[in-house]
Amino acid sequence: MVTRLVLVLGDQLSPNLSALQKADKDSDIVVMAEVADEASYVPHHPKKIAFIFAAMRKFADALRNNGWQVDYTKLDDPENAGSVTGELLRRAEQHDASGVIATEPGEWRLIEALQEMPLKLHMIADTRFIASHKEFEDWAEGRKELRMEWFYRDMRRKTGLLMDGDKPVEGKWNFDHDNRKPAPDDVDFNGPMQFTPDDTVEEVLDLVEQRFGDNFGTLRPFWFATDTGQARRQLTHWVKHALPKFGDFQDAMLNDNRFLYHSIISFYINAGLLDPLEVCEQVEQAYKDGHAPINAAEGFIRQIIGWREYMRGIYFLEGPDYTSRNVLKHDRALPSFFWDANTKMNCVSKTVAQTRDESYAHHIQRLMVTGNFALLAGIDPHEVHEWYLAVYADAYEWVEAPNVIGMSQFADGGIVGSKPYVSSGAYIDRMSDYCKHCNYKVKDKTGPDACPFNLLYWDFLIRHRERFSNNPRMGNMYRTWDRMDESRKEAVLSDARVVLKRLDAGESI
Ligand code: FAD
Ligand code: DLZ
Ligand code: SF4
Repeated sequence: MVTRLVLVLGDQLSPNLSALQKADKDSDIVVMAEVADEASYVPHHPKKIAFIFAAMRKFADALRNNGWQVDYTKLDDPENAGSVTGELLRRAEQHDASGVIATEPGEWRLIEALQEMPLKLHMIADTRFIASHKEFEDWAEGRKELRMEWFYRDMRRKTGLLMDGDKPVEGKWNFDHDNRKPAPDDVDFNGPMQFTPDDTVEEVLDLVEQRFGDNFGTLRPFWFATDTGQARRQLTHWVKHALPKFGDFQDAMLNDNRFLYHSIISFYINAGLLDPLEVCEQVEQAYKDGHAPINAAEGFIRQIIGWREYMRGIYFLEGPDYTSRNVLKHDRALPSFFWDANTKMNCVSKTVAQTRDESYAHHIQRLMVTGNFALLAGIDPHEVHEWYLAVYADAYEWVEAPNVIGMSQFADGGIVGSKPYVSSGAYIDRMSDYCKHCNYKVKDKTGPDACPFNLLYWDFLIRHRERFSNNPRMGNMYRTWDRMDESRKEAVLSDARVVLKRLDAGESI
């Protein structure tokens, strides 16, 4: 019998993975490997590495129980070749294998490495997504603008989620208008389910501590789900206790609450422990049962079948050079407070500290706090990209890069967003209570206590006036600037220059 190798990567932990479906349990051998290359191409957060290794080990056991032969290499195995391709070559020689079946990885880097490997490769589509590459390309073909909203409506039609025949339920495609409530005083949800590490997880935690203990990020306490059963329990817990308010407070941030009503399932979906469609069906059912209102169910389903699918479409449409785009020519170094949270800006300090502790921050923290700051301050988008890829446990390039390079840093020149996501401190003040606890004064527009977001906001707009002043969605901002008196304008720009100089000097602000 001819033996083929079946590659299962750390973010492909799904029983219905296309490579497994194509393979033959009786003759083919599954290859899984914890390798130094994958664990260090950026300095991943220790919780992210531990999550992936623990989930990989448990998935390998589940496959074996299901009758598969699995060759699993642990990171500290002396024979470990150190890379995915190295491990495939080693196993191919051991078994005299005829070739490799692989589901397409989520990063160009690894796709190219597999293609260059001197083994026969059968790379097949990753079918765990709703739209195939071809469907996205067809949708994008000939459009002047690739707006998510139009793509999302097609995904609603395709899945039938929240549809009433060919019409959206309750007559509207998008209920975002209802979803911008500022931070509530009280959050009656205690956050994600926390799982006590079992023996497998403990063994991984010791390994990660030893090998990656110096990376940015706190390893313990480790509370993530590491198998599908646990991930489903977290999903059900969230649907029951938090989904009804998810929509209302989706954009809110709180000084003393890290999770609000967010689902905390991106780690699990992206690694393959949860199926995106199954997740949406559970949410749709909660809506049908009268448990969750339409703005919550629609808002959530849009994130998954809309944004998540759209981001993947963009990554594969735009090609391997996407992560080096930099249309605004930003080149400032990433400030050290992205690594040590040591800044007087409370919103940034809190978001970085939470990222360090949990390997998680929710969407608005990523977009309107750290992302907004990096964009306003003109930080090199590639450095920003590498930071996001390293620090979040849900980060793989296919989803991280379009969010960072595109949505957050506008480095792709407006493919993902029609205008840059920039704001002064006023937005953060409206959506959170961070400013109440800050050393800076959000109401101060100039002077030593002025919120740096207020200063850098205008500096950014003026720096890029030529590019943005004709954007119809930004005209208001320029009109406000033009109405300001000259002495105020001068003070704003000169105070902004002081902030930027301090950043350039490596000082904290
Ligand atoms: P919820 O707020 O509960 O949302 C539900 C689900 O919707 C998420 O689990 C996720 O699967 C999906 N989703 C929501 N927004 C997006 C989006 N913009 N793109 C893709 N999926 C989305 N998400 C990642 O999965 N990986 C990343 O590396 C990543 N990097 C980001 C970087 C920046 C700068 C920004 C602005 C956003 C990024 N996101 C990323 C999107 C989003 O912030 C996370 O998906 C979300 O915070 C995960 O937390 P949650 O599961 O509690 O999400
Ligand atoms: C992120 C990650 C890490 C930290 N380690 C491994 C690993 O040791 N072995 C593995 O198969 N996958 C790992 N991954 C996930 C891969 O980096 C991911 O499959 C690619 O980036 C493609 O999305
Ligand atoms: Fe952030 Fe400015 Fe508010 Fe401070 S005042 S928390 S820096 S927005």
